Amino acid sequence: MAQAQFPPLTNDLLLRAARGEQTDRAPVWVMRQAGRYLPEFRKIRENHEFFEVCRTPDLATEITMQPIRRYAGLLDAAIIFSDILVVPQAMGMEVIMNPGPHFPNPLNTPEDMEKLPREVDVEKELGYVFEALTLTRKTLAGQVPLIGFSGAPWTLMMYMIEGGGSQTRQKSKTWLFKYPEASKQLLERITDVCVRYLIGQVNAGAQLLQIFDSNAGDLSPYDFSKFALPYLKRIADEGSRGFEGATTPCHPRDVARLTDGIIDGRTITMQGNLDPVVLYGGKEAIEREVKRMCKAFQDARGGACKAWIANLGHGITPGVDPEDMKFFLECVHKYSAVS
Ligand code: 1CP
Repeated sequence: MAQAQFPPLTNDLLLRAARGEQTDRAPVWVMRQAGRYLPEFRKIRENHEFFEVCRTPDLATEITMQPIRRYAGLLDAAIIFSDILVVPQAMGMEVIMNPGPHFPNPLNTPEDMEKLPREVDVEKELGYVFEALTLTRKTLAGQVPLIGFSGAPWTLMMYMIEGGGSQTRQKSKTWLFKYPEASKQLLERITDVCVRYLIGQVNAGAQLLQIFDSNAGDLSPYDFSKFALPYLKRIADEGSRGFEGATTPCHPRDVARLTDGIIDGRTITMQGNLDPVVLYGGKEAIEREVKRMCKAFQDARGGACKAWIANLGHGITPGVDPEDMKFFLECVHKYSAVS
């Protein structure tokens, strides 16, 4: 689908910062910005199951637009309403949201991989995400860029084996040590789908691709280099090849000790990283902490606002007062601006 069919972008701060350029202030968006802290989101969810919303382009677009409307002029990106677990679904696994994710038939041993279809028709299985992206991009009418996303292979593998969220990751980490070859095969198969899924998202209208590797921090540096990084690199190379303008930021959670392998000597754009809990601390704390964060990033860039996208360190949580989210965004506008 030709990108030219979409209205021109009037706010490109996010794309410029992602490319490492200098900006007048930091672009800001928030993971889970369309989520349970918004009463308008909860109202739609009263009548529609989670994955029903994801699979219905009109509903996914409406929810994606909710924070853009509420925080008009304050948010610098929309992120398509979906979930990382649509990829395991596309690979043939059942996933229900109740209220967290649950896989009734997780992968217990490598033999279980045989039950998954060898070929995944990404267009057929995930076409609803592509439709939602196209509709959202049109609805946005160029106000802000649209972010598409995927989970990273290791994070998705963890869910497929554990069968849901897990504190210990014992089953999935056991696979890495007990079945290293089968683990790599599984990671390759997930990567194949992610690459085609991300290319499809760009074709459908996504202007930036975000990779969530929420479980990266569970791996030792050595295991990260073996079971996570090669697949992230494949995604970054193949997922954005031939698509000028689509960059792929990665959100590898809790990996302060692992960043060497990711940064690899390059100056890269940073994204984040206010502790989401600051939003519960009241206006005084929000202002103080945002000011501190802005100063730290500017100091790191020699006093400029450059190659930095302001965000929370993780998703916004359901108990946040939407007015405090608004104040957070206003503070980023105010304190990240370089005069
Ligand atoms: O009932 C609801 O509405 C459930 C809450 C919820 C929401 C709003 C879930 C369940 N997923 C989402 C949407 C979602 N998930 C987005 C929306 C776009 C946005 O506004 O940002 C995104 C980007 C995700 C990505 C996602 N899903 C990640 C990666 C980021 C992260 O949180 O680390 C992960 C790990 C998931 C799985 C998932 N989906 C939902 C929950 C509660 C979880 C995590 C559960 C767990 O592991 O314990």
